[in-house]
Amino acid sequence: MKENDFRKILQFYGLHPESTTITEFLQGHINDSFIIDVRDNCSYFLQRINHHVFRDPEALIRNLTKVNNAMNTHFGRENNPYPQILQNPNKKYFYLDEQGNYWRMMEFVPESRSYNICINAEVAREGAAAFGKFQLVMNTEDPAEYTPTIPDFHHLGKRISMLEEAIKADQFNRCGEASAEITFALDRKHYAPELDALIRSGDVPVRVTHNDTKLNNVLFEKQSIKHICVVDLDTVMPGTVLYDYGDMVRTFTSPVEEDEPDAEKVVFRKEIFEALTRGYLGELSDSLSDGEKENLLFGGKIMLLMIGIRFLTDFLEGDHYFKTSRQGHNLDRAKNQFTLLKQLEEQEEELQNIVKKYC
Ligand code: GN1
Ligand code: MG
Repeated sequence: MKENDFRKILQFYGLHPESTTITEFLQGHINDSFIIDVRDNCSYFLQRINHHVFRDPEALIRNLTKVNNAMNTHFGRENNPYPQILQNPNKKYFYLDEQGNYWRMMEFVPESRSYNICINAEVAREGAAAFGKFQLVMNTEDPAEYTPTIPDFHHLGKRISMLEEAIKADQFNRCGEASAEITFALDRKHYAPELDALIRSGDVPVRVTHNDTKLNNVLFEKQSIKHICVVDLDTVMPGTVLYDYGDMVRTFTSPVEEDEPDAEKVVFRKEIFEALTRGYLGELSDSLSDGEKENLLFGGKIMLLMIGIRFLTDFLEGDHYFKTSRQGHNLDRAKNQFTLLKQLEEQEEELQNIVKKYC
């Protein structure tokens, strides 16, 4: 990124490049993010939307403004903890650069922090409560009014087909190295029609959901473990609570980073699972259907399998989707997902009883 390009973006938003400092924010596998500090004043969060992943950035921005509006209505504009997406002086929500990249600027949430690893049960409960509260507000939104920013994002059947195509092509000659993971994934193909049936029957309704409920997408207060809000709203679109609960199970329960190179360090922490279940259902259980409550744990299995498959497919296809920084990075990520899934499956009955306790 050239300095000159940043100048143009800052000027577009009516900021003076001379009085700002730009720091790259190195989290997230998809977009590029930067913190813009304005001297003696506030800060902003600038992101380049990855338009190879989000093919319709304008629809994405429309969804975001809808979430902003729903939060403003819910909390009142003054008390809304969610950062607003900024308009430039000409009321434009994004800057389109000469290379066709879309940039958007958000308010920066001061005095906040996030966790890549869940450090204790209290963080798990509080983080899950943040997503539960988010869902309560989204339950008042009409899914038909939100554009899927990535079509079939959580369509497990299609994710499996994409894996099968990558195996068939084996373009980078990597199938051998990943043979154990490939077998593990394909042994669980039957989860896909089971999920389809639940959605088709209406037992699990389509709602506006977050779809990327990683623990590090919750902002917590710096000085306490209270949550402020959830962020990374690019995948807010029609979905099910199974995905959101499931992605929390996926990202909260392991004691190590998602890309830990030593899969033996990946252990499913039951006390964290219980705490996140308590936090989420504490906010939401009254508004969920019986079908949703009964299948939350299935959501955990689906998301571990699905994201594992996505990492594995990307590995086989030469690492073009998720950002990587070492050889075998995506394969390590896939291994970790499958390790957790195996442990979840081994104690399914006990975990199901824990979910029931909080329904
Ligand atoms: C991506 O952008 P980030 O890191 O929050 C991905 C999620 C995956 C996650 C795995 C748009 O999220 O679906 O679960 O990586 N987002 C997109 O860590 O593909
Ligand atoms: Mg993120």
